[in-house]
Amino acid sequence: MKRGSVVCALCAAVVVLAAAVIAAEKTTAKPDFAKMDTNGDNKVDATEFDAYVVAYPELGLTKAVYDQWDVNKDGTVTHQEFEAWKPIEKGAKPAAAKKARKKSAKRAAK
Ligand SMILES: [Ca+2]
Ligand SMILES: [Ca+2]
Repeated sequence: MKRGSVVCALCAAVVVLAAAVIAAEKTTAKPDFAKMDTNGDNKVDATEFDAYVVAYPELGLTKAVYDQWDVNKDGTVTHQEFEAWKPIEKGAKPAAAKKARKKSAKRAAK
């Protein structure tokens, strides 16, 4: 009986944890490049970024994030720059980020 309730408590803990993870994933909305690039030139400039920040305050985006995206510091964020940033943000290993960068460059070349 006692053992059963321990298992039950463990199950409840797992369920709560799973629910928390799902909730966290739902609330951690990710910036959407297509939504940011309102004029469709495949680049996000500061004006588009600012408008996106205002439209999606829950993302908590700041100018510092924009600066991170803008790898070559030309003042605009290309789709490749944005895609390259994403794996880094997720805590992936540099090799994975490099791979993603290569992949997105390949995609852009098409
Ligand atoms: Ca644009
Ligand atoms: Ca750039």
